[in-house]
Amino acid sequence: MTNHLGDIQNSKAIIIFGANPAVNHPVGFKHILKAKERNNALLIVIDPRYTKTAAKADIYAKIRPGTDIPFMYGMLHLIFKHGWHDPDYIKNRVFGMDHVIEEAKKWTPEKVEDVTGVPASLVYKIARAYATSKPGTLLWAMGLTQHSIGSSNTRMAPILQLALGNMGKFGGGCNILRGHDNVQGATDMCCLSHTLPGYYGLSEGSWKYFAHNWGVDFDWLQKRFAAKKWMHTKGFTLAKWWQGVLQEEKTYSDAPIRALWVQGNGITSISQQAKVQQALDKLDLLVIAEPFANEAAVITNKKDGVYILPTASQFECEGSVTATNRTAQWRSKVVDPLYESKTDEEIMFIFAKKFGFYDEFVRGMMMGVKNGKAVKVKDTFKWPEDATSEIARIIKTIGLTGWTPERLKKHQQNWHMFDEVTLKGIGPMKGEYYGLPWPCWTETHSGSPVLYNIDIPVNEGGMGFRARFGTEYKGESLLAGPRATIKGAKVRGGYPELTKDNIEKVLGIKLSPKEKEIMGKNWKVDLSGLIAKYALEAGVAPYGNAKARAYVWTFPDKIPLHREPLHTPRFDLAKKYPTYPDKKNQYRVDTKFASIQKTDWSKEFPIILTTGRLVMYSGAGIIERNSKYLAALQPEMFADINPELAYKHGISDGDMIWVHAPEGTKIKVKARFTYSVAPDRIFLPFHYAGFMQGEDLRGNYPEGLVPYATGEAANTVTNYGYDIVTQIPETKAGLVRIEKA
Ligand SMILES: Nc1nc2c(c(=O)[nH]1)N[C@H]1C(S)=C(S)[C@@H](COP(=O)(O)OP(=O)(O)OC[C@H]3O[C@@H](n4cnc5c(=O)[nH]c(N)nc54)[C@H](O)[C@@H]3O)O[C@H]1N2
Ligand SMILES: Nc1nc2c(c(=O)[nH]1)N[C@H]1C(S)=C(S)[C@@H](COP(=O)(O)OP(=O)(O)OC[C@H]3O[C@@H](n4cnc5c(=O)[nH]c(N)nc54)[C@H](O)[C@@H]3O)O[C@H]1N2
Ligand SMILES: [Mo]
Repeated sequence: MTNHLGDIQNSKAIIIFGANPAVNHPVGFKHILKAKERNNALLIVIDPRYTKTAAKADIYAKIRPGTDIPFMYGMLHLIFKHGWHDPDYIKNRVFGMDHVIEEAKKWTPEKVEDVTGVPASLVYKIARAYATSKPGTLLWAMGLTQHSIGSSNTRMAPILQLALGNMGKFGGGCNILRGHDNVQGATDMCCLSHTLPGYYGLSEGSWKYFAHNWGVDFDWLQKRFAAKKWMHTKGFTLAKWWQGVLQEEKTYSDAPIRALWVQGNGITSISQQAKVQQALDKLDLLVIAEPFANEAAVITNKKDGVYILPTASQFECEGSVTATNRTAQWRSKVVDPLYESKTDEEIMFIFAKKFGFYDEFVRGMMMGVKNGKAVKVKDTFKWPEDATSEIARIIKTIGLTGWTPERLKKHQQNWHMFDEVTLKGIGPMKGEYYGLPWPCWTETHSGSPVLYNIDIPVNEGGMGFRARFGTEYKGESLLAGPRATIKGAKVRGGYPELTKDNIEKVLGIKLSPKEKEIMGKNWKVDLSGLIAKYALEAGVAPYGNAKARAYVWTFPDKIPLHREPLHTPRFDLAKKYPTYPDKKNQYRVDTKFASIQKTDWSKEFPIILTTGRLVMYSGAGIIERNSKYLAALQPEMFADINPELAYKHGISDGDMIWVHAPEGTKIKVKARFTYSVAPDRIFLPFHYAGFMQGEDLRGNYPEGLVPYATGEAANTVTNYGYDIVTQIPETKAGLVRIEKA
């Protein structure tokens, strides 16, 4: 999120692409309703289904899944044609918008109607209403990301906001509604296979910075890997780890995966469940650290080598978490771990002891900084405070320096001392924003509630766009223009990210020899804190002030381009807007694109499949399906189906139906009549498990642990398809065939 939920109350227009906050973020949704009530904000919803969120919208467009890029280009077509864009903003703060303008010229409202299914007149109505009501905020969630072009979608939406000058504004920005509790923290702390914590890459330099901070030798770290190259190679993803086990397609590892450790994932939430099941069966060892009877243990036919370690829940542990808007929260323990369960960290500590690297594992928590170097400062550590301090000490990239446990606890104790809309503190919290939204550059910095806002001083959370990609590209400057000067900054317009070599020149200061000696090479690794200190004194952010890139030369598509889903209902359009060529060695596996799309699947599988969430269940659903009262709200797995489509197949409301997928898999579910889906598509919730392709697996649960609600997993029929950059599964735009069971 560039802004935050409370800030949405400052918006005059709210456009939502592929999110259903009335159901999935009901508390956050209140800010949207308040914006409507108090600010007369316009609410526009673009969704293939008429959702509970859509029911609150002023304007709603029923889009065909996977066609948001043409829709947004259609908006841009009209925005540029009618001069609704912000030329001054684009000139000073955006790189490469001319390429976008060229592409947008092609997307007339009529063409957009053909591809997206949204009438041309409605495209015009939405473009005009949104572009002329400022500031406007753009929200998205999984409806944009779970596509083979998901990463392009997530670039297209900010481009729309940049064209309108809505980025870095109160009431504007891109407010991406995050998923799980602390998923932002999990991402920042690198529950990812391709970075180190804080998005430091996998280069030797990054590893050395961490080795230094953890108080371990770089060589020792390197020896943890079977070969040096693996240290610098992206790992498997959650989406496709099973391919590393099955090795049916080309896999880039020295040996097959033989053991799987699951700690906080439901497994039935992963696409290609039939493959997942085969992979689980083939493992030597499956360890699940879980508060519940995780259904990975239920769907597998494996008879031995499966262990479930009882794990404490979030109510039985303490520490900091990160909310959807980059704010930190300190959480207190409610009760001690119940029965024989252990907290997640304790399980990891025991694991580290067994494997003989406990000392190295925890040493980072006993380190501090002296003269710009990390050194061991004590012999014991206190969990979780010292873990939080370790994070604050190391992570400069996203500005976590200010997140000391003392400050976070003070925020927890003073919840009532902050304003809901501005996040500004009062009384003892004056000068700070609630939760110190990152970047929080120093131990006294306020935090930054609205990213890229040059209208407020850096000391109050202001900043430009990060200068991450050099200072010029093919002779054109990448730095912000003169009219994009940060309020109160001593440096006019753009400037590069600060390094030891350039800081004196950029800021016009003189460093003492001692300062030069202890200063780190650049702002990302400067443990002395001097770069941040001098930057803030000069009123600039350490990370530079650049143009946002609409044109990205390192991406498969330099500007976002429409590409039809792998399984498209419009095979005619796949010729015009083809997917990518198959990709070799993406996160250690080959990923298919063109070789799937070359077949016209729509002949045999004519119905669009989209999947998503229900309000009473979360994720793979095991937690709530174990609650009698929540399970009673929706005890059975179902498919939302339009009566017109059902009629064609002789299906009545409440009939059991088979849903067949192109991979040859099938599930048996109940038909639920609704007009919320058009007759060309069905919707499946993905929260169920316990049945597999018609087979009842309830006998596989440990005794007494069959959930109150069980059913087929939607992911048994979600189609093959992955994003070209992130490998997120295409669970929102597949094809199926249905028949009465
Ligand atoms: N009750 C409940 N709340 C949750 C969760 C839960 O499981 N249950 N999960 C949490 C998590 S992990 C997450 S990530 C968030 C997700 O929150 P959301 O993203 O809101 O969740 P979804 O229901 O998966 O999808 C959102 C909407 O995208 C629409 N959509 C599908 N395809 C497209 C498309 O191509 N274009 C457009 N414009 N829209 C499309 C769907 O119809 C759906 O209404 O929710 C969080 N909150
Ligand atoms: N078809 C389809 N599939 C999807 C999606 C979709 O929209 N459609 N959405 C995707 C998205 S966005 C997400 S985030 C995933 C969500 O899917 P999962 O990541 O599977 O989400 P949860 O069901 O919340 O799984 C969390 C697991 O962690 C356990 N757990 C809870 N608390 C703790 C704890 O403190 N410690 C430990 N060790 N374990 C704990 C829970 O019991 C549960 O088994 O699903 C994805 N899959
Ligand atoms: Mo999620």
